Amino acid sequence: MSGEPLYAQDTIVAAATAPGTGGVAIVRISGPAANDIGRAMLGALPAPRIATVGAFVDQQGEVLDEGLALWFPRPASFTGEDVLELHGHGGPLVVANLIAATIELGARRAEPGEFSRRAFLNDKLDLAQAEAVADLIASGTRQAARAALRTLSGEFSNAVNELLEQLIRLRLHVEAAIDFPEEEIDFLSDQALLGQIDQVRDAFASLAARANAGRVLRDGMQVVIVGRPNAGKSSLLNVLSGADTAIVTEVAGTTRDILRERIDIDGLLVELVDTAGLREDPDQIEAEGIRRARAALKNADAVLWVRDASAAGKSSAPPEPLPTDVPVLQVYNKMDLPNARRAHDGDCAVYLSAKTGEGTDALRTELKRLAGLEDIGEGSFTARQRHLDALLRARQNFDSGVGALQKAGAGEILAEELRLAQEALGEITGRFTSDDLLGRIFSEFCIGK
Ligand SMILES: Nc1nc2c(ncn2[C@@H]2O[C@H](COP(=O)(O)OP(=O)(O)OP(=O)(O)O)[C@@H](O)[C@H]2O)c(=O)[nH]1
Ligand SMILES: [Mg+2]
Repeated sequence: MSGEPLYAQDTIVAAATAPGTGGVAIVRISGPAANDIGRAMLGALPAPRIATVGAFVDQQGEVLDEGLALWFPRPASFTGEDVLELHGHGGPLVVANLIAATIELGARRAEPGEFSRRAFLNDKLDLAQAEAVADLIASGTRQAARAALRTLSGEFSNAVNELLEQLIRLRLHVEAAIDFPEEEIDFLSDQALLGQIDQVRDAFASLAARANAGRVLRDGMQVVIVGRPNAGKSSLLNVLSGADTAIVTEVAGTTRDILRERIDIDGLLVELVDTAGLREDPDQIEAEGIRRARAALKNADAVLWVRDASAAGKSSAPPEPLPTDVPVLQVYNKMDLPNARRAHDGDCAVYLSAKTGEGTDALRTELKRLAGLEDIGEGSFTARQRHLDALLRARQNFDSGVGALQKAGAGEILAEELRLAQEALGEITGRFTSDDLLGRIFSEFCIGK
């Protein structure tokens, strides 16, 4: 094996800045030919990492642009390869010309995410960090951006690696015991082992909670508002979003279509979904609205079940079977009315008035709590559904291994399940990752990233 990664035989080029016009556009070239391309287009390579002004010329000697050139010799570059950056004037034609000139000199157009993929393959970033580059760029709130930056700096990966180390220590302990069968093994009386198992279980729980909060920070939370007609669902959407998005009238059955509004609760991105009131005898249009409401419920991360606190003889049953796998928050509305009453069983309910806005702060706090983000800020990082899935698989392996130990004292099964758990966890940072998975992850990136 040579030290050269097999992957990087060719040299890639793309605009690193967004398409369109701007003050400056950056064309980035990465790979073994970057050196020759730099010499050809600039006359000579700039000193490493020093912005150097000059003319950019093509092979025919025509000046395409003038600007700054930056030279990052490997391995001290984003991709770990030789990287040349040309900072030219931000016009689409200028960029196209510069890219065409580099292609004449042996580069090829980069595929989506290919720069990040090379950075990953050259150990500049692990997979979770590479994904955080894309998440940082796409982040919709300041908190999400901060959290993505923390993932990028390796906080999430460190937490995953710590858990991996614990799993490996546990596995070594078990395997050492299996390998010396002359000593009677009684795993269940091995206090050190049981202590380690408890530690790993706790570490799984805490990492899962943080990763889940990180997923919500990244993707936001879909909160679907349901309830009977006239309960005040649309009024609630309006008061929370601070906009007059939804039509509000005293006619039951006003809302017929799904309405969506994005709000930012202290950095938690929430997509509120207002739906048609659920009732038994709808007209045709309303019936379609109710069908859409049910569909929206399927994608909900949380449900607000809005009820009219002033309605006499209200039934305590939901108008519709509500999802059982996501939190459902009961919201008693119209508390400003004199005949409004608190529920007997409504301990975990929120009381408010969509009309006056009173009580809506408590609802915002409750939404943050549901997202696991009451105190977002310090220590939060972004995570993706992919990471949660891998974490869940690892946890299931761990649990079934521990189960086998408890039921049958089966150390071999525990050792094998721990190995599988380790593999699943390793997918998060890319320690164990198939080419196929890599292809899928990086193809979602933009070109030039
Ligand atoms: N007093 C009072 N009236 C409210 C409050 N919230 C809503 N209303 C009134 O209740 C009526 C229905 O409000 P909407 O927001 O349209 O109710 P909805 O649940 O969206 O109704 P549909 O779309 O028909 O299902 C309107 O006349 C509102 O002005 C509240 O907190 N207090
Ligand atoms: Mg409505």
